[in-house]
Amino acid sequence: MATNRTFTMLKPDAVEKGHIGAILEKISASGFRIVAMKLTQMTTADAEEFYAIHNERPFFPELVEYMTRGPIVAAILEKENAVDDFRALIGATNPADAAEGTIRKMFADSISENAVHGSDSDDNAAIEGAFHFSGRDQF
Ligand code: IDP
Repeated sequence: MATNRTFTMLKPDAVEKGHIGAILEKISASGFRIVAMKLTQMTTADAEEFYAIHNERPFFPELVEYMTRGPIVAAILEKENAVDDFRALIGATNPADAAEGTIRKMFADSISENAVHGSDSDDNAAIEGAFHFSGRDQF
């Protein structure tokens, strides 16, 4: 399904460190329009479902613990080529490998606590957006 939307979460580490404003500023300055947004907290069941693709990986328990330990900011973003452009903006999964100026390089400390999520395909953007928001929440 073609779309010009992607889905993001500012993860618990980014919220704990007070980086919500700075990260949203960077997202807006990079040309993304916020279509839906909320501060929320994932339950264990939420995180297990959202990251189900990783449930056989050794880091899965740590990932679920991390993603549920505090609030996140969930948002749907709109821009031409949104999925690929947002993945470029956030940088590599491991901040040590992320390019200068990317959100993970600027705000993340480790591969496990990497500040921000970005959908990796148009299909997943639609699935992940629908996981957190109803159609009525989106502008
Ligand atoms: P992505 O978030 O860049 O798409 P994925 O491979 O889909 O990366 O991994 C999902 C999340 O799982 C990562 O953002 C990170 O929080 C965590 N993660 C990925 N690989 C590792 C690892 O090797 N150790 C610990 N946590 C990891």
